[in-house]
Amino acid sequence: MGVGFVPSMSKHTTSTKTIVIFPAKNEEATIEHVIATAKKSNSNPEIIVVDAYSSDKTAEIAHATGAKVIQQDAKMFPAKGVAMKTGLNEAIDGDADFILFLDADIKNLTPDWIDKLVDGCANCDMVRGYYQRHTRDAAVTKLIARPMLHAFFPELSHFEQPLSGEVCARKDVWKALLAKNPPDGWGIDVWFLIEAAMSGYQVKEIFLGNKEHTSFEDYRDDIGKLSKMAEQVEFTIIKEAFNHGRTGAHKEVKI
Ligand SMILES: Nc1nc2c(ncn2[C@@H]2O[C@H](COP(=O)(O)OP(=O)(O)O)[C@@H](O)[C@H]2O)c(=O)[nH]1
Ligand SMILES: [Mg+2]
Repeated sequence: MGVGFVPSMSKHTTSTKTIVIFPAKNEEATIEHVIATAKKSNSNPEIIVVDAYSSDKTAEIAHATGAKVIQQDAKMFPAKGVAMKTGLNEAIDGDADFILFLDADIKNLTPDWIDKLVDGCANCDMVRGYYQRHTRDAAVTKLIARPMLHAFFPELSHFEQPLSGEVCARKDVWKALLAKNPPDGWGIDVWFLIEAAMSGYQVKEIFLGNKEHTSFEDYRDDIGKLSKMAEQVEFTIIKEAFNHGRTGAHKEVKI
């Protein structure tokens, strides 16, 4: 090796296996783009799409774009948690070193998102993406998740996006968290954050730039459509507060 030689890619490229999991429910508009983009990332990942019995062409397009398509374990909705657990079991069986979740509705995904999330795992246990979003986006994050974390798990209140769908960790970390029985619905993202931190794992957030995603178009004019998500996130944090002996924490909060 000559002086000044710089390896062109990270160590993940050669000796490690990365699997990207997309939970997807009726995402035919974006699924081809996100799969093709993920495939261009440095870690040359395998792609799993966990489909929610989509009524559009999501599964068919995903298959044609080179993803392994599996159906989530239960026909229940909302079930992002079910989908993530189904995907994790598949990726663990597939012996991935790094397992990365990405939302399937991202319109401006670029390969460097995957590179940043995977490379970040070299020096911590879980890497979570955060981003800039439209000021009216992320209502559940702003009005439920962050204020409740601040009250019950103040050590996590610096996380910008506790509901981020863009998360990477090593297989052993996911396996340990999966064994703790994650929830089935929208609470799973914040549950993984809380449980990872409470288990003593090093969790960090990295900035991915601007995020544009189609789901915002569904609720931008009526955030009432997010009420089920809000309820599931809220109850998840309450249950976690009980599980971790944080039930007195609210007494410290000035109202
Ligand atoms: N398999 C599966 N995927 C889901 C389900 N609910 C949401 N998703 C997917 O999870 C990701 C995040 O959902 P999204 O509606 O964009 O949530 P938001 O960005 O928080 O508004 C997207 O890829 C959805 O297609 C579900 O019940 N099952
Ligand atoms: Mg979305």
